[in-house]
Amino acid sequence: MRCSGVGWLFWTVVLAGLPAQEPPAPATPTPAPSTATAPRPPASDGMVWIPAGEAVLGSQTGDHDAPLHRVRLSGFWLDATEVTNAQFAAFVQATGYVTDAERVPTAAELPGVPEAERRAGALVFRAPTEPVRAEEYWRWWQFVPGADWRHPEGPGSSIAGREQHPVVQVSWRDAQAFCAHHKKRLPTEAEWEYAARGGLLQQRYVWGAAAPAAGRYPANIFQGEFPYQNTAADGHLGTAPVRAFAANGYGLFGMSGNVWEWCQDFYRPDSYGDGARVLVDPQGPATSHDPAEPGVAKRVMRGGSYLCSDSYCLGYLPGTRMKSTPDTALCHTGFRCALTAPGPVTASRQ
Ligand SMILES: [Ca+2]
Repeated sequence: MRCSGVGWLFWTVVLAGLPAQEPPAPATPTPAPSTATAPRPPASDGMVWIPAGEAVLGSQTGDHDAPLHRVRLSGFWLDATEVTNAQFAAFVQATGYVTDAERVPTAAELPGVPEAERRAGALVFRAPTEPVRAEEYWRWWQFVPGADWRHPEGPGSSIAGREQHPVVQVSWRDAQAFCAHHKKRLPTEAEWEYAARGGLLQQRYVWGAAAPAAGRYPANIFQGEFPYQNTAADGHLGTAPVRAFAANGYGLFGMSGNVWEWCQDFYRPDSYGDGARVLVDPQGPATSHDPAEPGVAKRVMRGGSYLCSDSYCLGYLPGTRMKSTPDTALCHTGFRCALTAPGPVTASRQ
């Protein structure tokens, strides 16, 4: 279903209501192995090797759909950054690809909607000018005809000067097409969270336990009174360049805040089971189910965005989940690619 609906927004609001609880006592951090000297296969330029391992993943804040659970993963490669506007432009230049937001939805995609009301476009955050109630998400999210990856805020906006910012207004299907063109794939949800934690297991943040504070902002999130007053104290009102903040323990940038990132998996609230067994290289459920919109298949998004803050949305915490339909494009959502390939050659193997 194209994004004329606002069901996904409901879950934005649900996320907003998550209490900011203290996490359990952190486990002893596992140091991330050095990747500084790791040779990279030709197909993985700009990627970081994530070593095989076992870890406890899930929400430290008690999210009902993300209980703590143990996973065991094989090693894989992951893009060091979110895919940039420059990279996506090169992909479009090479392939002529047209994104979902640039297409007029078909009658089948928007059943019951008159042709005159079916428009190409995407969802854009527009800050209200005065305080609004947190549940009134329609006051700051608008479907804007003409909004797409080249015009993230709609007609009149552009990505000029934002070449190194993450591409946004790309759907899950667009992300799939980009990764496939590069002979890569989207990361699974388990891979994404394991990589985001950078070896610091069961920590509240991807950088450890210290909360963001005035003068110390480890990620691009929202400061001020959401949604009407963004002080941009971290230096960024909207998206930031993909390497604007320090990398995590694996050398990955932007795994918290900036933009949500599409994952491969279907969304279900019970994806992780009861947490009693170790999930080995989990690929996610075979089907999707969102109790808020039964029958509407959704894919997982991770990592939060520049619109997250402890006062509204905890999506920038590594164990927190989001989801949307695979053809939805949003001004705060992008992606990065993963690759299954042999790992770096170590000295002992040479
Ligand atoms: Ca910011």
